Amino acid sequence: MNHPAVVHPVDPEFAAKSRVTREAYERMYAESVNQPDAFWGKVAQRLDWFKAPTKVKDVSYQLDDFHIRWYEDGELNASVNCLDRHLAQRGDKTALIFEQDDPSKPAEHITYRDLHARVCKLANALRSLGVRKGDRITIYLPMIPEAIVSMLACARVGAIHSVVFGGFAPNSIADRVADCTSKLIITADEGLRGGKKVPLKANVDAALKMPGTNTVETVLVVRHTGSAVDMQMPRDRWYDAVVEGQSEECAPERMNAEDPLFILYTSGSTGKPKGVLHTTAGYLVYASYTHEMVFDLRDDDIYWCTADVGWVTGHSYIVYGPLSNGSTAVVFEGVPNYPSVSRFWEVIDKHKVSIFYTAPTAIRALMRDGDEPVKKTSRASLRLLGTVGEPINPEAWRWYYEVVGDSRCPVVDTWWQTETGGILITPLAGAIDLKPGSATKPFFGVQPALVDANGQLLEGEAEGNLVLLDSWPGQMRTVYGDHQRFIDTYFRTYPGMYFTGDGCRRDADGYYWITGRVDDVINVSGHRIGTAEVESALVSHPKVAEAAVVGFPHDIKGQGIYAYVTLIAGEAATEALHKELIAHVRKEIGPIATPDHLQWAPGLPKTRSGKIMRRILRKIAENAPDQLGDTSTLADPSVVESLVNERRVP
Ligand code: 6R9
Repeated sequence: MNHPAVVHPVDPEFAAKSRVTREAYERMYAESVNQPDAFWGKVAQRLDWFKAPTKVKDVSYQLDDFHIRWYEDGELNASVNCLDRHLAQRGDKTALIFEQDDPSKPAEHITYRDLHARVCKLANALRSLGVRKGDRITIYLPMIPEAIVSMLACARVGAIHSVVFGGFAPNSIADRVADCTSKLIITADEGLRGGKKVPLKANVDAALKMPGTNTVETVLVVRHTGSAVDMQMPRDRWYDAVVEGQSEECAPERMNAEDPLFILYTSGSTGKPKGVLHTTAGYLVYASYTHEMVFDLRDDDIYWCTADVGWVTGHSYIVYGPLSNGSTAVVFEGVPNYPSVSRFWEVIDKHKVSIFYTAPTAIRALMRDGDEPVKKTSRASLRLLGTVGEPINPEAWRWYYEVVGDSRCPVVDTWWQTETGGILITPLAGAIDLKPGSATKPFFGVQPALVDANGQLLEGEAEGNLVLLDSWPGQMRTVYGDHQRFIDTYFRTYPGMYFTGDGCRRDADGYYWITGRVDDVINVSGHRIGTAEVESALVSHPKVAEAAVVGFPHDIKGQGIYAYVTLIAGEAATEALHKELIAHVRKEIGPIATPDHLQWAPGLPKTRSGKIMRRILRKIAENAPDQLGDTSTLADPSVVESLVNERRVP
């Protein structure tokens, strides 16, 4: 991954008005790592506290005394910070612009005052249904205002929300509900994406028939498309009916800084998805501060992040960051190519979007359709562009910069993770020269480092595994219900450091270039899929004996899913079964986990101790049979030859 050293120097005009200049970055970065208490103590003053914290940071990554605490004696409420405190100055300012899937339907402008009222009404309704501080609530909604209202209503009453992406299948919902023993689910009759309906309520019904889900007492159903759905009384209640008549005022719960705010499930390299837990103060300080600094936020910006609230990007940079900063955010229900591939750019013109934040996979897909669909729109309102979710290839970066941004808008390539709560490596557009394809430099307080396989720190220009040497306020605190898994996953590989799971190169200028996951996580269109999850879905089919899943480079998605399947003896490898297995994975996990290729494998390459050698399977999937490396430790080296010959050519 050695790219030509293209540099886009900081635009002096942008820098002149920006929040952080070159000099300020150096000075603030030094302070943030040398005096973290002073630095993060000051930053925390941006929030409204019931009780201001007297302590800032108390962290040890040492395994015999492991703890992560920020602002530990502070008390606050996240919804108050996102709503109440703006009412006096910005009550009539638009908080959310809701752009529907169908562009002929009117957009809805929701002011801070409206949003506050809606959140309070739902919060009161939740309390009337018996929801109390610490209860878990699952949110399975499309990208509609109620999704955001629901998250903030949970925060208001101190309930812990777990948002499950609307593309997940009943099995995945059930796993997530069971893992955190949810008491209540908020869903909708149906979702709507690109004109297609998604049967959300029916999926919840199916999930709640599965084992481990009987903690759910109530299902609130938002009437969205208006289609008829099965309502099972008294469990199922219409959202509008329970909210109606509730007061528009609701006393917020006093939360301790380290009380949980939400759980968000994400795929790891082994086992079932883990419930990443974020707490209230550190997360909110970090989401709010990074949102302001990285996007160089101004009061009159119209900010649009195209993510779904089912992912962490939606949590931090549609909900908690923008609303805690009192900004105006677009909430988009639809998809980039409906009704046409100009949709993004049309929405930008329609709402005069000034900051646009999307994923490389969307850029690559739209780039295929050429410049025309972009150029026929104005985009004059844009001033800053951002990307997130996966490495952006320099070609896509250039197209984004030159065609979408008319070579006028800096591009911030932001690297971070569900676990990190907010952006950790990113340019600040007024301070850091850009290099297409590089996330550039650490944000304040972030200390990245590279280590080799033995955990030796690498100096200067180097390539290795990306670790973080110290904590930042937005760091996750635990895996819900499994603290040991948290420690084992992130802090045991390289003692004393947080291991990100990513590979990375640092160039001679100290710029970071993320190269992708080094563990068994596949990044498909910016969504994390564990190979173990897809494998377990495949082997749950009665005709499958064994399966191995790897990622391979994919032009649009970044990485695709390649599955090797060994059938039970006597089963015929037919085209019909091939289709059936792919459909089976979609049904078990959801469409996002659909294998791109599925190859019959009479045998899998294994070591003599029975370990599948994925390195070899990856090379076969990549069509690089000349790079298989050492196969001498295999129990049966002839397996490899037959897999190479039978490879399913993409
Ligand atoms: C925010 C988010 C995290 C993984 C991460 C890395 C990849 C995210 C990236 C990037 C290169 C970027 N990733 N941003 N890789 N450049 N700017 O995406 O969270 O869904 O948890 O994924 O995504 O591999 O480890 P999450």
